[in-house]
Amino acid sequence: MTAPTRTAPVLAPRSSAELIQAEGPVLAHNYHPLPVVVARAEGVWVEDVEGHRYLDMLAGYSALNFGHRHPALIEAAHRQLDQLTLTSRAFHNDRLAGFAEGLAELTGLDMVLPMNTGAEAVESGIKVARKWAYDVKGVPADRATIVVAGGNFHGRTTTIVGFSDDDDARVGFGPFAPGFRTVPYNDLAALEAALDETTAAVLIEPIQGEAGVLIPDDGYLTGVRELTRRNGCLFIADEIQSGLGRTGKTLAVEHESVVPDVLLLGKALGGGIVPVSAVVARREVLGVIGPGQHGSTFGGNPLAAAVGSAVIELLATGEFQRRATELGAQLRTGLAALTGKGVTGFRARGLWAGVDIDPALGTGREISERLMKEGILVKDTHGSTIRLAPPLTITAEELDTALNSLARVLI
Ligand code: IF1
Repeated sequence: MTAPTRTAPVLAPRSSAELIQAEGPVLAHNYHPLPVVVARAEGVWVEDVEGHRYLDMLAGYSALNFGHRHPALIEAAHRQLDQLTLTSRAFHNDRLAGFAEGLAELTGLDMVLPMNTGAEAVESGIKVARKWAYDVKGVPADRATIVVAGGNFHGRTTTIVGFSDDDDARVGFGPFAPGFRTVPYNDLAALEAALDETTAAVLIEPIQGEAGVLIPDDGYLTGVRELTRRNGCLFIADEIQSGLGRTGKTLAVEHESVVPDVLLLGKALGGGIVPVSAVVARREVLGVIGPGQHGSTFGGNPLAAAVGSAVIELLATGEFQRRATELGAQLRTGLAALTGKGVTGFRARGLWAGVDIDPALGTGREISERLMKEGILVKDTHGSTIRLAPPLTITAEELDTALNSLARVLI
């Protein structure tokens, strides 16, 4: 095949508009981004090609909990880049033990299976739960079932979208893997009815992110913990978005002092620098995986482990969890003041909120576009709900700026 001819030799740096235009024919249209082209960022501030500054209230869907380019994380990455970046797991590397020890210590669980993206952690968690069901629980081969919640979002692979009830995520990608049962979120009776001797695990988000930051009733997570213990199946908590300080705790399950059997982490674990995810679990669970039974080219690579260890050090101070709690109170107060003035309702925990906007004022997308003109970047979820999830390094003044801008676009 002859090399494709380049149509326009790139001479001068292209403007935002030119770059957006250039993406059209060559970049798959799996997103509908806001018309802003980010070129630089630091902390909570991003800057577009033309130098306009925006307050980032999305933080990479909670992958930037420590802000853009946190100095300690960039330093750890630079140091590792100058030493070793990848070995594959065919050999050991000198960063991985420390990362696994640090993550076990941070989460209070025993064992770590390092992966890269959130979806890979979810897929790995599903495989481990099934193998545990066959080897430990004694479920007959290929009969394991996993219970998931309606409104879930766990990633974009075909197994995962197969148990999604969001048509945009699911339709057109079948056929799908069997072995999943869906129950309404926040409904313990329905969950209990779905458990039987084939159940390997219950997989839920402690707070449902994409569904609009849905926070279950107090006691729900405790109930899931009790029902899974009584059934003899695993409680898998997907903390890929809710974890690592976002809700004011290291893990969202801590709000009910619940310890899951399996924890899925991602996003902020890589500090917004490299993809880092992990399955963290009790030894009895992850111990079912032997050599050659699971793997990943990049899982546990020294660069990821070095950045992940620096993230764990930041979280070990408790500073980010404290800030999310304190500034989260300011966020709630600000949203309460807007309720009835364009905000019809909101759900918030720590520095994470799903804000329902009066549809008469516009869709979530339209509100996001108006906020962008105010210098604030957010992302709508469904309908007229927008999600607020700034870096946990945001200051009280910056948070006020964002809330004042929201007030202005709601008039
Ligand atoms: C997109 C939002 C969506 C997640 C939870 C696993 C994953 C995610 C709880 C998979 C990823 C991302 C994916 C991204 C938008 C964003 C997202 F909720 F965060 F806003 F889509 F629902 N578990 N969430 O939230 O992790 O493989 O992406 O690393 O797909 O558009 P991933």
